[in-house]
Amino acid sequence: KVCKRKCAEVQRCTPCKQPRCAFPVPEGGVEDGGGSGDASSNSGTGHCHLCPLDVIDTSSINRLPSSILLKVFSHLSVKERCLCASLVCKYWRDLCLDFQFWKQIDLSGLQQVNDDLLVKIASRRQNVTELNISDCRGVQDHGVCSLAAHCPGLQRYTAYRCKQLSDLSLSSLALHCPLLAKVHVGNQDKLTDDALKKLGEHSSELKDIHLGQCYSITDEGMVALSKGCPKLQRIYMQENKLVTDKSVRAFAEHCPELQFVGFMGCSVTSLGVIHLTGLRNLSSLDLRHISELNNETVMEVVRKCRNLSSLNLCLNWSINDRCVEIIAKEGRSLKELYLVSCKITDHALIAIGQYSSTIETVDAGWCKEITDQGATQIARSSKSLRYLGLMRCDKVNEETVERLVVQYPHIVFSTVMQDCKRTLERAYQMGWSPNTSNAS
Ligand SMILES: *[C@@H]1O[C@H](CO)[C@@H](O)[C@H](O)[C@H]1NC(C)=O
Ligand SMILES: *[C@@H]1O[C@H](CO)[C@@H](O)[C@H](O)[C@H]1NC(C)=O
Ligand SMILES: *[C@@H]1O[C@H](CO)[C@@H](O)[C@H](O)[C@H]1NC(C)=O
Ligand SMILES: *[C@@H]1O[C@H](CO)[C@@H](O)[C@H](O)[C@H]1NC(C)=O
Ligand SMILES: *[C@@H]1O[C@H](CO)[C@@H](O)[C@H](O)[C@H]1NC(C)=O
Ligand SMILES: *[C@@H]1O[C@H](CO)[C@@H](O)[C@H](O)[C@H]1NC(C)=O
Ligand SMILES: CC(=O)N[C@H]1CO[C@H](CO)[C@@H](O)[C@@H]1O
Repeated sequence: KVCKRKCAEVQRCTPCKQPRCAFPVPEGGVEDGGGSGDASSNSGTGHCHLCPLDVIDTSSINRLPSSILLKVFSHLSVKERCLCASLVCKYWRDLCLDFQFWKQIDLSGLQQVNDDLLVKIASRRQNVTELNISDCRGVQDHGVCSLAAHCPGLQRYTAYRCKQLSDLSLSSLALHCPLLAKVHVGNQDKLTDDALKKLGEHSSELKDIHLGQCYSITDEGMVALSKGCPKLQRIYMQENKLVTDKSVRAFAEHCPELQFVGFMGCSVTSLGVIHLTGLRNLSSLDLRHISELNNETVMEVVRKCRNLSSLNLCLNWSINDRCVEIIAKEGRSLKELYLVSCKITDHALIAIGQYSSTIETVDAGWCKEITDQGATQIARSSKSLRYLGLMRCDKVNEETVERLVVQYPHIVFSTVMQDCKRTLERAYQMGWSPNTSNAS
């Protein structure tokens, strides 16, 4: 409704004297935590440093239909809209208040966002569907709870590294937002099983969950979550040491739609992983650095999960050449295979080139036994390969890689040298030129 005003009625706009934000920002304005000092508002002068207000003549631009101005504003960040565009004239301020801009709110990294702001957003807009408060250290449970209570349509909640938030926030979201589909709360160590149980009780629409580095979480909360959220498609855990095979089994049994699964660094073993063979739609599996994984289990998962397209086995020494050979033969949908720091030699690469017609990405970085022969053969024999990671494969000569780059231009070869070169090339393309006058 704020956009009803016809452009024709807008004559001459006088810039606001005070820097006001469409949404009342806390004293001092919204400031980037990253420290780019020029972006903060300067309330003393009534000027915003983001744009020179004096030089904007809005009388002609305001003849554009409001829909077009809204489209233009949609390319601005929250900060640019709040601290810049909305200060230009009342008409622009109204446009900046338009509902569409406050449906999906990304406040991540804005240090001065606090509970007051969330409470104000909550009291004015009841249809927030997406909220990102990652790294907002000024937000407490109170603010999140208040927003949750007023925004029953919230679907996506992202709050990485908000260590100050507790179970209260997540429980409140579970209770008030029945449409909740995505919850990414990595690195919140105050979270416990209580919050997961609430999600299990109320959030049956949950599809995507990220709970990495929430160290207090245990199997008890995970099992409750899996039972109540049968529509889960993605689950990502990381370094949750109290999460064991019991959780993996529960998810495999209760969430048949799972497609993306990661338990990196959790206390998970082959005894849990084997249950994932029941997931027909599994497409991406991250088994990096789990506590114990044997080759038979990995091969069984590859055999049974016909839709598996990405498999990450980095950092495990039980993954050897024979295991990779079977993966290459059996993984009918496999496109990405990550083998960094596995116990493989040239034979593994040769087998991939020989038996797989689907694998596009192979990362064999830090596999110290790999030589020129493996790299050359996979490049020559594979029709599907597009990326070969050879970072720190010190037995592979850089001259060989140079030759392969020329011979097989459709494949990206990643070594320290090649990556540096690509970075330089990008820099040249973006207009950078080296200062050679003092080259040493
Ligand atoms: C929220 O959205 C619904 C439908 O999408 C709409 O009917 C309702 O008016 C909206 N409420 C507010 C406060 O904008
Ligand atoms: C915040 O989350 C939204 C989606 O929920 C995402 O589109 C956006 O990129 C995120 N911002 C950052 C900085 O991660
Ligand atoms: C697997 O995915 C297909 C297509 O996305 C879907 O129709 C099917 O129901 C899914 N199967 C399970 C067990 O979720
Ligand atoms: C693989 O995924 C497709 C959709 O992406 C689905 O239609 C098919 O049923 C899945 N395959 C199996 C074996 O479930
Ligand atoms: C799997 O690992 C075990 C123990 O390391 C080994 O005895 C066996 O031969 C391996 N199997 C394959 C297929 O590599
Ligand atoms: C190049 O580097 C030299 C020495 O560091 C410096 O004196 C000169 O101003 C630089 N030239 C340019 C164009 O940056
Ligand atoms: C991180 C890591 O190396 N994990 C395991 C890899 O596989 C061997 C053999 O099963 C285990 O002993 C490691 O703990």
